[in-house]
Amino acid sequence: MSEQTLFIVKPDAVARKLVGQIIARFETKGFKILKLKMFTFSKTQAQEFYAVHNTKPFFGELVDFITSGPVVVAVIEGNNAVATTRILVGATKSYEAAPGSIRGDFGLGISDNIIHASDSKENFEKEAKVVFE
Ligand code: 3AN
Repeated sequence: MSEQTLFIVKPDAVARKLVGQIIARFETKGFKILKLKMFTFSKTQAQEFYAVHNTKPFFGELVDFITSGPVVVAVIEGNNAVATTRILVGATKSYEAAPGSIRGDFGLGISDNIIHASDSKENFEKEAKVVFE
C-alpha cells in the first residue's frame, strides 16, 4: 500500500555532513522524494511539532536541540512508508540501535539521534503541517 511519511535530518547529522548519505538510504530503498527543504525550527514551531511530548521530562532538551541548527525535512512516498521508515531509522537510543539502521550506523546519542520519522499517518499529517505550512 503506497503511503507518505516524513523524516527530518536533525541538526547533529546536518552539522556532521551526513545529509546526502541519509537521503540516499531512502532513495536506494525505493522511496520517492516528494518534498525536500532545509530550514531552522523556531521555538514555537518546535513546541508544536513535539506537542505529544510536552509532559515528558526531556521536552525542554528536545526543543533546545531541534532548534539548535538547520535541519533537512523530506516527505517521501512508497510501499508501507510509515512503518518501513521507522525500521530504516532504528531504535530511539542510537547507542542501542541495530547496525544497518540509520541511527545504528551513524550515531550514539538520544536527543542527538540523527533523524526523526513520523510514527503514524496521523502524526505525519500533523508534522507536515507544522513544517510545510
Ligand atoms: P522516536 O524519535 O524514536 O520516535 P520518541 O518519539 O520516543 O522517539 O521520542 C522523540 C524524541 O525525543 C526522540 N527522537 C529523542 O530525540 C527524544 N528523546 C526520547 N527519549 C529521550 C530521553 N530519555 N532523553 C532525551 N531525549 C529523548
